[in-house]
This record gives sequence, C-alpha cells and structure tokens, in this order.
Amino acid sequence: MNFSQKVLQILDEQHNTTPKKATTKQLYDAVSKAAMLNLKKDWKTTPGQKRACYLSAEFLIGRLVYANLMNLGLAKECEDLFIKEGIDLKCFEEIEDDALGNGGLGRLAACFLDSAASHHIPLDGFGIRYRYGLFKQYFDNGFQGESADDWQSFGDPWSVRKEDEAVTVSFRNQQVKAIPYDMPVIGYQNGCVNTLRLWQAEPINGFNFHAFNDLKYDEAVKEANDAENINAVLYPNDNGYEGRVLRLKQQYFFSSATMQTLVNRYTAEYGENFSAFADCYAVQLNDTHPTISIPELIRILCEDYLLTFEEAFEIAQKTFAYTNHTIMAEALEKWDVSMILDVIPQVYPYIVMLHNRLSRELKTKNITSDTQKCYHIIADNQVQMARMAVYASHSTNGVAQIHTEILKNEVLHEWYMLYPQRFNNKTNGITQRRWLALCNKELSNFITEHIGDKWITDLDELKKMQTYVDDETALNTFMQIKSEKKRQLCDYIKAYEGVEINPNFIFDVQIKRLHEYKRQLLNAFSILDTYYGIKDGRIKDFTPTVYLFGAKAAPGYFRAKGIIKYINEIAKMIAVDPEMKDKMQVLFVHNYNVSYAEKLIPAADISEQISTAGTEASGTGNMKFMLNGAVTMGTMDGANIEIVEQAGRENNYIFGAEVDEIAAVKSSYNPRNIYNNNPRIKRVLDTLIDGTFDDCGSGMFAELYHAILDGASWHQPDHYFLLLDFERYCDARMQANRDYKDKKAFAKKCFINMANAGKFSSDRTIKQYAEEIWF
Ligand code: 26W
Repeated sequence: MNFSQKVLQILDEQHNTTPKKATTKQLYDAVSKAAMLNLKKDWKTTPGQKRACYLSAEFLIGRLVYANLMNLGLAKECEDLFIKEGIDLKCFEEIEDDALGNGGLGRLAACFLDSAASHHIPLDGFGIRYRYGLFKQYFDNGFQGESADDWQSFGDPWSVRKEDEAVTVSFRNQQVKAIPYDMPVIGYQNGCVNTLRLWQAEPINGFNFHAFNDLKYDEAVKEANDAENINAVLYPNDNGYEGRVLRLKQQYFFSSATMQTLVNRYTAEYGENFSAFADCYAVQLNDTHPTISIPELIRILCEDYLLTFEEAFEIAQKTFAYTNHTIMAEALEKWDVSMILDVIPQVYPYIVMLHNRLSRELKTKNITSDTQKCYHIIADNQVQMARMAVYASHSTNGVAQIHTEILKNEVLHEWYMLYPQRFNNKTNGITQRRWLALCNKELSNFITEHIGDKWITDLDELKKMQTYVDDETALNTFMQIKSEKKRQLCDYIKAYEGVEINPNFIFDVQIKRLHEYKRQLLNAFSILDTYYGIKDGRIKDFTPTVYLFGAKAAPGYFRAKGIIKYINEIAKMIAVDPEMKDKMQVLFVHNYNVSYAEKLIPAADISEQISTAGTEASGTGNMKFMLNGAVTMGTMDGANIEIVEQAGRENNYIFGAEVDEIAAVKSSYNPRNIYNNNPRIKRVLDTLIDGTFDDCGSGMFAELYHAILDGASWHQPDHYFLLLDFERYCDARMQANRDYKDKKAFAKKCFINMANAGKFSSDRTIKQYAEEIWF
C-alpha cells in the first residue's frame, strides 16, 4: 500500500471520515501516522556500532510535519493527494510548533539531529518531554503577556511511548517513573532514522486509593501531581540562571534516566565488564544543564556494578564531552550544596569525590593554594557545574572561533592552562533543509536550476552560485524571489497581526530572544534617531524601511519587557504619523517562534546582529539570514566574524567597538559624558523620561534610562555599551540605506552572502563533532 492509500485508510478506520470531511487534526494524525508506518523499517540501530548521545534540556524542533514529509521524500505525494481532495497543505500551519526550547541552544540541538541523520551519523537526542513548551506571547497595550503553550493540542503522532523501557528516578523524598517518548529523527531521503528520546515523569502509583477512601482527596492524587510537576514546564530563561529546586529536579530526572538507559543497554549487550563502555557511547553535554549525568553515571557504576571510583571516573571522562554556549556570568550554573543534599543526596558523595580527586591532582601540579581555589568544584557552598564538566570530560568546546578564544583566555582560562588539549572549537551551523529547502522553495528551486540539488546535503556546493553573480538574468530572478518572499510575509502579517506593511520597503529584521546584550534597545534608539532626522530634514532621500522585531522576553526579566513596550510605543508613534506613511514603519510581531522565523528570514534584506562585541557566543540566526540572501548589519561578535570572513566585509555592514576596544574603554567608560555631549543621543534617550512615550506608570522606561546613565548595584552604567556604538551604528545603517538605492549592487551583496554560506551548514559542524570528539 502506498503512502496516500495509508492516509485514506487511517482516516477511514481510525477516524471514520474522508479527506474532504476530516478536520485538520484528523488529517494531521493520518498523514503523520502513515509517515510513521513508512519509516518503521528504517528505524533501527546497527548492532555493535558506537552511538553518540546529545543530552540537552532543550530541543526546539518547531513544526515537524513538513520537514518530516520532505525528508521522507513524501512531500510531493502528500501534496498531490491534498490537491486531488481539494485541501490546502497550508492547513497544517495551524499546528503548534514543538517549542521545547528557548532559543539558540535548543534550536542548535534540533539542527544537529537533522544533520546527523542526514549523514548517517549515529546520534540520538535525550531530553525532557515538557507538558508545556515555551510560553506563547501576546501584547496587551504593547506590554508582553504570556500564556501556556499546549504544544500537544493537535496530538503527538510523531512520538512512540515506550512503557517497557521506563526506568525509576529517585529523589530524596520521591520516586518517579521516567517514561521514554521516542521520536524518529529522519535523515534527508537516505533511509537513516535516529531517535530523539524525551522523558516524561509519571507517578509509580497513580492514585492512592486508601487516601481516597479516607476522604483525603488531595492526598489521593498527590504522588501523581508531584511527579507530573517535574516535567510540567520549560524554564523560560535564556542566559539567566535560576537556582530553583524544580529545575535541578528536571536536570537530574532526564540525566539519570538517560544514564540508566545507556548502562542497561550496555550490560544487555556486553555484560558487566565496563571496559568498552566509552567505545560504545559518546555523550555530549549541551551546556551544563545535563552535567549532573557525570556523577550519576559514576554513582551507578560504583553502586550497582561495584566499580572503584577511579575506574568509574576514567570511563566517565572518556565518555563525556562538554559544550559551552554562553559567557554571560549570570548564566553559569552553580547549585547550592544544601539543595543538592535536599534533592539528590545520593549523588553528592560522588561530587565530593570528584572535587577531592581534582584537589589531589592540583597538588601534584605545583599550583599555589591560592590559585587552586579557582578550580574547586565545590566552592562557596555551591557546586560549580562548568568546572565539573570541564574536569570530568575529555573535551570542552566553544561554538564560534572568537567564543572559544574567550573561553581559553578568560572564562575558563585557568582550565585551559591545565588541560590545553581538551579545548577545541566547533563553530555552530544550521540545517539548510529547514532553513532553505523548506522555508524558501523559490530560492531553493532557483539554486537547484543553476547548480543541481547536491547543496541539500552538501552546502559547500553553493559556492558554485558565485559564477552567476554577474549574470543579469540570474540576479534579476534572485531579486524577484526576494520580492515574492516579502509579499508572502506581508500577506501573513496582514492576516496574523492585522497590520499592513509595504512590500516595496527595505526589510530590516531583528529576531532573537530579548536580552540586553543583544541590544534591541540600540536598534530602537537608532530608529528613533532616524525618525527625528527625517522630521528635522537632517536625513534626506531616505529609502523607505520597515523595521521588524520578533522576540520573547523571559517573564521575570523586567528590563527586557520594558524594551518590548518601548519598541511598541515607537511603532505606534510612527504608525500614526502621516509624514512617515511612505518612509518608515516599525512592527514588533507577536509570538515569534521557529515557524515565524521561517517566514521572516527569507523576506529580509538586512539581518540585525548587533550584540556587544564579546557577548554573543555564536548566534545562528545570523547564518539563516545569510543563507537566504540578506546582508548582515553586525558587530565583530560571535559567528558574525566568520560570516564576513566568508562573504567579505565589503558585502556586509560591520560597525562598532571590537573586543579590544571594549576592554580598553571599560574602566573609564562614561556614558553620561556621551549623553551630555551628543544632542542626538540625548534627545533619543530623553524620550524614556520626558513623556514622549507612556509606560502606563510601570516605571519601565525610567528604569531603562537609569540603567544606561546611572547603572545599578549589579551593573555599571550602560553595561552593554549602547552609547559607545550608537553613532557608528547609525552611520552603518545610513550607509546601507543609501547603498540600497542601487538595487542591483545591493542584491549582489545579498547574492554573495548566499553563495558563501556553505561553511554554516550544521552538516559541517556535526561532522566535526563526530570526527574530532565522538568517533
Ligand atoms: C540556566 C539558564 C540558561 C538557559 C539557557 C543558561 C544558558 C542558556 C543557554 C546556554 C543560552 C543559549 O541559548 N545560548 C546560545 O547558544 C547558541 C547555540 O550555541 C549560540 O548561538 C548563542 O550565541 C548563545 O546565546
């Protein structure tokens, strides 16, 4: 039976309906289940083959149905079936994203899984099956509001519950069942299917009948509630540490369940001699969030299989590797010893043993007792997770060249001095399947018509497009495609936001989590300055531009929420100004997510990547824009540096202080001086306090103003150097605005960016992990 017939059969037998009468949910269920039957024969592991395990608290996989159909090679057949039945495949756009992640770190994990499967690399993901993913965002009078993300509202047809592979996870005062839900990770039309295993916590005894009979109804369901609380919700923090008990429980929950599984699988195949364990499994820790896996594996080996600590340590060290994703000091995880003792006391002795082993090693290495302190795994009554990860693993990597250098020279400098061989760089990447083939069919077809379709699994092929930069027809088609993607985005925004934007404007886009270091506020200041410049006649001949923002702020991050409100106020002011109607527009789209990114990125002319130099570990959105033919407006930070290295600085807009300059001015930096001496800056900043905009008495705007000019107890004034970079940013933007007048010349820059994006495929990244760390 072919795929279409299976779809019809499932609709008939399981839903008692036909394609024409079926609801979107029923269609989705039938299509997905038919696809699952299709891949079943390929979903297996090769015996005796080493497997890599990607442990991550987040997997931001987005919408699965289109990607899975494409990778299975069923997209055409499904589309034909739908056309025949008069159904629009677009109906699946109603289906929620799987938003089990916050931002870059979670999306990277999803790209890696796609790339590994597409290149026959045996890599499985392990994480948490959150009941609610990242909150949904709405705006209420310009303020961010949040609501729960019920990502399973259309069901979860891509998961298989594996009851018989459940394990028990123990906390000091609680035991829970960890039930695996396995999702297929489908390689691009290559018959390879890997697994993403997401753990769900459930009670061992669902219902206490005795308590119920005693009329203690709360107590009757208490165990179930306590278990379900563990995976109830994804912590919505991105780059901000929260030392909460529940978060520690989540981390231990999926770490322990995964370690038990690996040990069980190993013993089933090889018995209780663990000497080959590290030849069977490589475990990559996606930031420190799964790092408790290290003492947990050691504990299991010591307690259940009676290995000595030393034997277990050596196995762990050979097995684990650690990736750091941020240098924000406030994101470094440190758990209070008291909390560890309260939640998982059984693990603590092994943390102490790790600490002691390190201390002994330091003594043999002639390190002064003063310096020794900065290595201690247990320090200030806290367990320092990054130190544990570096110490008890064989590899530590950063995610872009500059980031790895910063790790070696600053954040983890003392560790680099001790173990230089452990440090390595793996510049991030993105999957061109989702971020070009799927989200930009027009550009994909254009590329394929010129160079064939090998780029889909070998992005270096894109280089061959370079020969067409000076080809009139090719460049014209390229420009038409950008226009078409802009029109499509306009239609979507009209329907989804109720706002009309002009497809003939320059599309200038900043989409990413809202964070001070990413400097959306700098973007806002510069827009305001442009607005005043146009009004005052200082700026003439301005090429009309729409400034698009998309970002979620962590619900407890007051400043980030203030910035959202501020940008929404600016948008409103400009929208009601008739003079601006054919000049500029600002829009903050609501509920930015993976699926929204897939629409915004192909339509962009300018990609805003304006973090303070030395703060953005890599960035991956920047790569997606480049691949879809946008120029980068950016600082020399993260992967921007490698992007312009590939595409040429002359084809991008690089501005602002670099890492050295920031370091040099830091101690004497005085933003108030800049403010007092620069009337443009003063005017823009004053809008935060002079009543130009209304924050409804929340105090948000004044707080932003004071953060920049006065600082706060925890930060120096203008900690992220907005005022330092302000003029250089405005100049770079004006330059781009003028350059755009020569549409051909501008399109050529975009084209060159696209043609040189090959390096930023996650296929390249994952092969480097595979070859240099795992196999
Ligand atoms: C404990 C709170 C917390 C939560 C999330 C701390 C840190 C994180 C992540 C590590 C933050 C994150 O997503 N980092 C991003 O990782 C991307 C993938 O490597 C990089 O491209 C981004 O630059 C980096 O900010």
